[in-house]
Amino acid sequence: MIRRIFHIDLDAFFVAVERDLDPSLNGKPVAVGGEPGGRGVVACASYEARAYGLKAGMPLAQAQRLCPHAIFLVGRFSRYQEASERFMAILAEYTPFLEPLSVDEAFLDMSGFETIHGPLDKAARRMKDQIRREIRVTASVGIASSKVVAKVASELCKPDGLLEVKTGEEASFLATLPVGKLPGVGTKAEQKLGSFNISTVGQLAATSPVVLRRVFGAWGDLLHLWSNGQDHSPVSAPTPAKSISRETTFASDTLDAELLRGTLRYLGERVGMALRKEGKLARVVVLKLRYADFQTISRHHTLKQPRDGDEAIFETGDQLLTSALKERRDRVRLIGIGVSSLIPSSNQLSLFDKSGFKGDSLIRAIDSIRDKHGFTSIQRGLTLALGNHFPEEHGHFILKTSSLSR
Ligand code: DCP
Ligand code: CA
Repeated sequence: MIRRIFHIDLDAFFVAVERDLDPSLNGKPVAVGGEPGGRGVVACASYEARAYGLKAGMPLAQAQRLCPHAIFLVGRFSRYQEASERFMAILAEYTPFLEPLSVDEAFLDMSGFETIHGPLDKAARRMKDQIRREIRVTASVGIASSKVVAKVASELCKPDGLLEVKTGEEASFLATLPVGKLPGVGTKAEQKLGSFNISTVGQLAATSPVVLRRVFGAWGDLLHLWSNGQDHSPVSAPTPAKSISRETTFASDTLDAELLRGTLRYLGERVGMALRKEGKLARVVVLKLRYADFQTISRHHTLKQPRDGDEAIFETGDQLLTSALKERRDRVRLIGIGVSSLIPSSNQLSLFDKSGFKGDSLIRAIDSIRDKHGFTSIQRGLTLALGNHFPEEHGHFILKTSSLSR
């Protein structure tokens, strides 16, 4: 079957989210990545800022020299994460054959989906419209018979573009482009190819694969195929998480039982929600502690029955904490909790487990409220006191160590 692959990528993603939160940034040169004068680099530059040469990875000091009137923003990662999740959820409405590549980019295999969505270019337009309506970010879409060509196409039509490469026209589409447009061909490879007088993809396509293999090894074989518009790699769903954990460092080392247990409860609830989102049950609960002297220990406990509830995770973690502190009672620098040995949860299990049924629907209700209004919109006694220890923003506690581990 002739494949139809979409590559979709949000335009100037971090800046787009910031503009949604503060429309006065529209039309201005904006860079996300830290205060000017700081030592960081630009993570995302608006297209207006790019006109001055600003781009991702550039040191802030240089960025400020190039465009002194640009607006520099520190960035709010939890907001980008939230937008990213909503973006992926929209894509999943179109096809289950979805491969996220990064926070703002994914491949979709839409082969044969005309019967569901009608002409695919129209489906792509609807997808872009829906993203603009619901996340208020523009996206660019490339459509082609392979991942590589679709990705090149989406980049070429940015921003807010849509570019379809018809089947059979892949090689001619690529031929005039600089070799650097191919995925994975960076400055170094570009220079190397330049030394062989190869600067366009067409010239690369016409180069003997034997030569490419001698120069680039196995990567040369791929360059040969790709430059000729051939790429058979499948769109594959990411491998599911093997474990899920959350941890944080305290502002100062502590032995305060209320703080330790409250934090454990909060982190455990975050783990539980992620676990339920993945539709998994956990067999093993893991506790991690780092003491003030950096000694790091972990303790685990295997549950009698695989579970996905906050109570089971926290109570097990709490017991592990009590016994760990019995062995060594010292101030703690970092605490973390995780689950592993994950298995798919099935409705059947909860049907048989009548006792857990009520709690099950309650926790799902809590999950959906937290999804809408932020994690701290519903809190139990233990975590309420955490407001005195961690700053809170948009319904999340701001933890010291980012808690994005899977
Ligand atoms: N990012 C980052 N550091 C980098 C590159 C990217 O933190 N060196 C982040 C910020 C970007 C996001 O990842 O907004 C997506 O990266 P992209 O490469 O897709 O770039 P943009 O979305 O910013 O711009 P474009 O419109 O070119 O896709
Ligand atoms: Ca992007």
